[in-house]
Amino acid sequence: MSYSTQLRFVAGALLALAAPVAARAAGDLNLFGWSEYVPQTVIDGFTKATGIKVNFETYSSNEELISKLVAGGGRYDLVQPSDYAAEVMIRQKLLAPLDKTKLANLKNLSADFTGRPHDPAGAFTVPYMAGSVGIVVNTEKVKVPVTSYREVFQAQFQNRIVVLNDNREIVSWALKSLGLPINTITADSLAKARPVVANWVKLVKVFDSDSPKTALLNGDVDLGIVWSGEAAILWNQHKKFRYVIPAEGAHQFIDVLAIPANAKNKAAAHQFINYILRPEVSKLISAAFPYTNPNAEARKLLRADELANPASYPKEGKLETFRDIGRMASDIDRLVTDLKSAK
Ligand code: N2P
Repeated sequence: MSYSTQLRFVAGALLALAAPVAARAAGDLNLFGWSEYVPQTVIDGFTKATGIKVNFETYSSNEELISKLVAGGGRYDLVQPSDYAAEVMIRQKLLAPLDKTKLANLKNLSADFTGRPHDPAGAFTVPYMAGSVGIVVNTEKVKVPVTSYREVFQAQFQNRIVVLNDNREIVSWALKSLGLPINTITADSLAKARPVVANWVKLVKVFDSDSPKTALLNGDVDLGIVWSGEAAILWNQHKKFRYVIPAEGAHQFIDVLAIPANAKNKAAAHQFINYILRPEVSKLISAAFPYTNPNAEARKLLRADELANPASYPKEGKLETFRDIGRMASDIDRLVTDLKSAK
């Protein structure tokens, strides 16, 4: 290989590494979604129904989504933020308004999940799935009741705990356990949360937002704080895994689909949103990832045992959604990153 060929080869390899999706063909849909959330069968079904190829990339937190979207320069056609992240993105003008004439299946959604504060008129977002963040306990290993955040983070459970690898989450649990608000964050409330979080991170064995169920299933840990859909899968595997909404109250999320303002293929993005709103498609999402389905028509198609799963459809518990907290979000990030590196 000549020197200049080698250079071209290296440059090409670097470009491929930096931008795997750049190889898209015109007309493809570039979907950027949470890991373990969009079944491949649904993506394949969409391609079969429309002829549109989907390039799928995943992320593990809202913060990762926003930073990659901002850096991506029009790389993504469809994203899947949580409510509060969508609120941030709307404020920062990162989202395109939806053309509702292309979304006939919006009528299938339950009114319980629309008209929420992050996007009151539904101008930018469409609910995908909802859920909560709660405690899961392997009751064969943990014989004492665990019903609150404080009861999870006890010295007796050191190195037996899995939690989400999510800074906003862990700080909110600490704030809740102190009786402080999770959406009005001040320097003072963070100073109070800091020693609590410092203590807690030392007790955790595994931080995992992608598949926290795995450490519980393979017996690496005995309890944790996880997304409700993960707990629902554990319950389906074995009834020894119990889901509990923490007594202090838990975070409820509504994750949505939204189209970036600089998306190149907004038409395909609308088609995908309308496709997942079909009841028979939405039902497949629930079967693979048993979160709380916001699609009223899809719910009618779920089996009784799916609707009876206590993690997917909890009967009681205080739930509160996150809101855009502006610049305090980076203070939270810094706090947890510091404490984890000191662990
Ligand atoms: C899917 C996680 C979705 C819940 N793995 C986050 N809001």
